[in-house]
Amino acid sequence: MNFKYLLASLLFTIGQLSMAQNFDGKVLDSQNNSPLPQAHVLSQKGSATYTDANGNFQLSIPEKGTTVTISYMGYKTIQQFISPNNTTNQFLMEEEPFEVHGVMVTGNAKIDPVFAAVTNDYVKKIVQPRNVADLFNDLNGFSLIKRGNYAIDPSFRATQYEQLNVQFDGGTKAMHACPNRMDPITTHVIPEEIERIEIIKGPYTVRYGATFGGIVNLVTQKPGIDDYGISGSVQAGYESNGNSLVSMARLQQATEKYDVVGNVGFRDFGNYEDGDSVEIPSSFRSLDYGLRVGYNFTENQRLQAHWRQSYGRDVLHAGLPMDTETDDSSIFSLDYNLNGLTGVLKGLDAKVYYSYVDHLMTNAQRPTFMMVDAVSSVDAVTAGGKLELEFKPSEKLTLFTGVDMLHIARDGQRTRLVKQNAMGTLATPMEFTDKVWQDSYINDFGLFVEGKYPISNKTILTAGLRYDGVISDIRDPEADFAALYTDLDKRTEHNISGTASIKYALSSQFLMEVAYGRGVRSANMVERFINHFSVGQDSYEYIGNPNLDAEINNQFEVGFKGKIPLEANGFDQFNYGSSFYYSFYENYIVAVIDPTQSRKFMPMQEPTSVKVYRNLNDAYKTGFEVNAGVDFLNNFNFTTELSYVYAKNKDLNESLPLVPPLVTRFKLGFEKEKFWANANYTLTSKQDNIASSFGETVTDGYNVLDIRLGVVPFKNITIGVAALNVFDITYNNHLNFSYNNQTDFDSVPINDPGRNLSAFVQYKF
Ligand SMILES: [Cu+2]
Repeated sequence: MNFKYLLASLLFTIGQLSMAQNFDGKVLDSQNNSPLPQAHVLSQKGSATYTDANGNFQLSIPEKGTTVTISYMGYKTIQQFISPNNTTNQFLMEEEPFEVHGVMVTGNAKIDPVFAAVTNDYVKKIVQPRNVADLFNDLNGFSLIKRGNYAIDPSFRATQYEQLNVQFDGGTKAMHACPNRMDPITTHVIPEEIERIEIIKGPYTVRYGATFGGIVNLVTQKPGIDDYGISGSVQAGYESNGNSLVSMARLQQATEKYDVVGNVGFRDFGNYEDGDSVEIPSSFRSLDYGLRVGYNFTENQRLQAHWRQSYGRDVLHAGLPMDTETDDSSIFSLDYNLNGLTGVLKGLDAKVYYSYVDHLMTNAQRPTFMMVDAVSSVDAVTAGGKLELEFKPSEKLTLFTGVDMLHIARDGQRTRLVKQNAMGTLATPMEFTDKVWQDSYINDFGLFVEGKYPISNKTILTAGLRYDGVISDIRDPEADFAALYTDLDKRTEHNISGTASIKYALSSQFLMEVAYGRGVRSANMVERFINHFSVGQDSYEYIGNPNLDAEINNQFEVGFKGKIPLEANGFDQFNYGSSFYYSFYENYIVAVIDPTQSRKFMPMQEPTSVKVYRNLNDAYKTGFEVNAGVDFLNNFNFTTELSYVYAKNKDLNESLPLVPPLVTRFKLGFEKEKFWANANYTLTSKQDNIASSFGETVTDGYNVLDIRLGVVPFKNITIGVAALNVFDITYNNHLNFSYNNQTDFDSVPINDPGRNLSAFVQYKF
């Protein structure tokens, strides 16, 4: 009797268990039907599991059925409705496409570079007028170097300018013409066009040009299958702080065979006010337009042409000695892509591009105008190209090899009408011309090979080697520059860089990466050839040094990221990630005071000494980024992010310049299809690890709250409102330049904007 009772209760328990898990499934690779172990299976109700070694999983689902989401690294995530009485329970997962044009990070772990990161879908969740720099503002590890509200450069882990390899659509470049960087690449791209930003956090790939500290790839929108037909959008936005307006229109036609996209944007920004209602000279106007035509010969073969022009007008630069009158840029690029070949050669990627920037700046609205009327007209040509082949010489090994080229040429002069000198006002003003770039160029010819090899089915080894032959010349030197450097001649440098990394994917929920990269950066044109111009954050005259050695970054990094499904009390998932790096530099390029040289222009003005670019040998940088967050109640998420950099220049016994302080971010978000909202609270710590010789001072910490809301009230209409710096805090970021040559401001750092309310409307059709 007892035994019967036991058996009955045992059967009952088993029955309960099998009722608890009433769905058996199997996850397979769609290509070869091999099982996918450790795939993540999440049902809409929140219960979750992983597949076992044979790709099998069991799940408890409601009798009426539910939708499951199955994800596996390197494969397209699938969503499917299931119910307990399904007859076929196989889930076939498709591998993500290997190559997406103009994109570095495909979502395929086997192919993606190590330490790569991709930002959100900017286009979809747009709620406020922006400039390109704003796109970087909330990215962990990024800071902005501001000279006003227009000329803004991104900085990542205290590397900036040419130390960062900034490009768009996988290689197109447009270098600034202005020695003061009034016109960085971020001013030549329409922000509303940027769909996402891809980041590679160090010199961990050799395929995208010579890379010193990291790669930033701005990817513009591409039509997909959903966009076939005629479509477009009209957008308008307003910002209260500065009475700023933006407007933009986009029209596209796409079919399977071809696609054409045209867009035009206009922005009119006023001077913004800081938290104390002090108006900062920062207004600008700009007009951009572009046209892109793509033609698909076959499913695996595409040709694309992209042309754009951008016009900046009347740009006030609070932190620079002059203002932009006009800044015109044109960029043309042609891309060809062939993939899906069946032999050893799998695919081919080719790109050529040309850009021209024409820049005119004056000091007409500055105090120095009383003494000297200065007008600088400068231009820059950037041209380049790339040919890359993808080979698969064996089942496991994938090789990317190719050549690339980058040509940068700049010229232009400054005309000075001297109206007053140390003696007093001149009866007849005297005119002088100064050669700004001395008709210089730098050509970089690169040769690279990068291989990816899976050591096991969870571990991928990547190794790359790159050679750059860098040829530079100064064709029209000023007499004093030629006298200082009697050996001026065409110069050739040979740079070798490389990387080796291991990516270990324990499961689709945990990824660990270890990497070493040696990045080499030949001196840029300012560092080589500038001749007595104030191009720094301080007011020193700078002199270039044509004999500089290339600077070298040896970077080591270890990091991991993962997610843990949670099944309790409304918590859905825990996400975390962390990255630690250490860099030691060789031949670090920095400008130091040279007592043997003296000021050339306005020689009585302080500082009377001059800085000359030099190589220093003893410098390093270390730091980390950490993030952790939870998704909860289906639509909410809360994330904390932390980034910290410490840098030391042992030769000068101080920090390296432009090192951001410790930043902590708290982000609370709510996201539904038709309504989303987020609040970002950013705590920026005090920065007292500074580069005094660079003119830096200690910067106080500050906390800023931003709130953004977006709603889709009717089909095709999106409305966004935002309140930035809600508490109207007066602050300046440590990387902001100081006021320069301004009537109403001393030489102290520029304050950031006070409270700013904005509205944005988008109509799609
Ligand atoms: Cu300029």
